[in-house]
Amino acid sequence: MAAFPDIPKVQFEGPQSDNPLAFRWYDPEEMIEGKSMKDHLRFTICYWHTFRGTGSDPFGGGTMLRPWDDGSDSVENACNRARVAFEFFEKLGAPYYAFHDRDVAPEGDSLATTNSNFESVAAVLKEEQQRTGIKLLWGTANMFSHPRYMHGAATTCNADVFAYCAAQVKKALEVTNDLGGENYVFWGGREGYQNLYNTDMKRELDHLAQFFHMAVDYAREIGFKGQFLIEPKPKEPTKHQYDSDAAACLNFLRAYDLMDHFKLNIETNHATLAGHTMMHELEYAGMQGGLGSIDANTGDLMLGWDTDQFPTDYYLTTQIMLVLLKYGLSPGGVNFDAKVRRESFEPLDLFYAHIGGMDAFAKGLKIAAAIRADDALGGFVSSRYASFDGGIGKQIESGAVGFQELEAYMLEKGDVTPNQSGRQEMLENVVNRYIDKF
Ligand code: XLS
Ligand code: NI
Ligand code: NI
Repeated sequence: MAAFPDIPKVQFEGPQSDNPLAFRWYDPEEMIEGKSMKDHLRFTICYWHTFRGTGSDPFGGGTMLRPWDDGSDSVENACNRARVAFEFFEKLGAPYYAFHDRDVAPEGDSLATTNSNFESVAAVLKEEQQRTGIKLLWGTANMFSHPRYMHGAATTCNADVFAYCAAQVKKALEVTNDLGGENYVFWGGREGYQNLYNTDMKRELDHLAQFFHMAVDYAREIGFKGQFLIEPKPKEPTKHQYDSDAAACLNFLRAYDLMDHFKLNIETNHATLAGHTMMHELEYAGMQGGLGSIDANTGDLMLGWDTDQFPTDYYLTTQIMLVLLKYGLSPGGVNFDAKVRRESFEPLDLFYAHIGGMDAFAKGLKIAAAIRADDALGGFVSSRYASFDGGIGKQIESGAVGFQELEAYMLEKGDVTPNQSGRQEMLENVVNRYIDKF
């Protein structure tokens, strides 16, 4: 039985369309910079918000109407939900999906039962992948919801919990591998601490690194070729999250000799909670070869938590696409780690939300490509640093001079060549001009 009988497959109708169930900008086959929109964006639907989100908040229970879901924790319900999820992905034309182990299958009363539940649902996911051609962008393990993880997972003070989460990731890696997952993500849910009075931070970080090395070793053992990703996030749920932003993650990866095996999965709302823009986090990771994938959403500037709203802002998507076009995204993708508001409780709202997000990214891609085609920002940036292309600047960059030579140079010159304007406002107007074009 179809779960969305009244909703046709969402089609591209162009910017003039006023059909709320059509794409106005996302035309999967449109070629941009020699590649189709579909291949640039690699849109991914996340299972947790879209199929497990209830709409609950700290002040009240769930609101979502999900007629296909019987609300039980049975494996049968989970398998049925998986089929509905693929119907949704297909109607939306999304080429990828992503999940946590516990989103797709229920925990049982022992690890063995939990594993077999997961295998049963994974068999349905595999069947549905084969039927539809929709692929798994990434798998991950939920190591934060269950009370056993109250002190963290790989950074716990309880060695048994460390063992448990190792077993959990082992299984999640096997399933991800079996489903052809192109990446494997670690978001360090409770990997952090509240208070140093009870925490051995050095020991916890050493354990986390050991854990990641074990994952790399096991991936090699089972022939998993996907990319490992760490997802930076500050503040939630612990006060001091170890993976608080791109800089903290990259420093950790370098300190523990993991740079060859990991990249980052950057999320907008996490970037802003860390006091950065998304563009900053992407560029910071990208310039160090560490940009792997993105979780596409947006926060609310008035609120200080991870509200995971759908991204609809063209400035945001233009900025993101400017960086993604520069560094590339594959084998990562644009994963909508976003949830409908609890007041948007009907299944139809899931379609509107994703259509809006996909269109915003498609338009951002077009704007960013047009900016790049005219070198409308890049040209300014390179000319801004032109003093390093020759003369003393070139000698600085090549390492030919040190403090002695630079002092001699300046003593002879007397003072610096006058500075030139940074033209920030003019460049903001340029971006507006390109947004106006579409
Ligand atoms: C939570 C994270 C989470 C990860 C996957 O804030 O965004 O959803 O993407 O564990
Ligand atoms: Ni995320
Ligand atoms: Ni998040």
